[in-house]
Amino acid sequence: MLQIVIPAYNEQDRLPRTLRELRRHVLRCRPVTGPVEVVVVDNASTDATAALAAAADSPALPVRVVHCATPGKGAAVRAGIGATDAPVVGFMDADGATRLDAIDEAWRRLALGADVAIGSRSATGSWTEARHSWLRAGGARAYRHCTARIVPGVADTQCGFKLMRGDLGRSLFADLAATGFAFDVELLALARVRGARVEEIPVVWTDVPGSTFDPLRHGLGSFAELAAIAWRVRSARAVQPAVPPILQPVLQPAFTSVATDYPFAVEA
Ligand SMILES: Nc1nc2c(ncn2[C@@H]2O[C@H](COP(=O)(O)OP(=O)(O)OP(=O)(O)O)[C@@H](O)[C@H]2O)c(=O)[nH]1
Ligand SMILES: [Mg+2]
Repeated sequence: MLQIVIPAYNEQDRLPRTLRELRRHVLRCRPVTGPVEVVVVDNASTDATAALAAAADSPALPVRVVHCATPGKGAAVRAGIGATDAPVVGFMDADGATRLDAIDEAWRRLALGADVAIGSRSATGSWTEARHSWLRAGGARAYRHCTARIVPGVADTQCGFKLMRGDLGRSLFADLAATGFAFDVELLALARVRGARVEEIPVVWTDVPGSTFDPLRHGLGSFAELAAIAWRVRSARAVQPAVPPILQPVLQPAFTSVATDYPFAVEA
């Protein structure tokens, strides 16, 4: 089973279409992934986000709404992952910016042995259609410069789409302190500290108007959060200097039952 967390703050205009598209996609990919459930995490939206998410619940794509008392995207995803119990979990944005075939590719990478598969607009084969302002683009460049020092080798920490082994995800998120937009960096850095195999996958990414990220309001906070993350990661490395790779296989019966689609599937 796959459980996907969608953090949603005042997303009444973007979330319903994303859930409809996800339901359509899940009907196609379910033979491989097994059942898929969505956990929408709302914190204090002032619009109809929670009601619309609940209304999208269907047998084809169950949707559960979880409320989170702490504001921020990181806090919301943490609460959502904490409410999962599936062998594979992940998260994606309510705007549906990442094309959904990323689910199939991420699933394939996990089956091949990755512990975490992340959408990357910098990976070869990605296609990005963005309409960000010069301020946002400049800030993103500076931000990438900083993240490269915290998570070396990961070119795009901020794409909103990530899948991972459920047990690993729940354990990483339990230790996450970042509550804002920078939480992905802490997640990936902690995953590395624990010896997890993190792989970037190409995505088709389209900017969807209505972003909740305001460069002026959230930009400085994100850089401050990065500094705090760098400090925490340094401490985590100090107490856990050399962890052997996590070897527990992710393969579930669903993988073994589709051996023709996935020739690499092995007995779980
Ligand atoms: N629950 C919750 N979700 C949030 C909060 N802030 C952002 N989100 C969600 O986080 C996801 C990403 O936000 P976006 O507004 O798309 O921002 P972004 O993807 O970082 O930036 P863009 O590239 O401009 O889209 C969306 O699903 C938002 O609804 C929050 O405080 N609480
Ligand atoms: Mg977005």
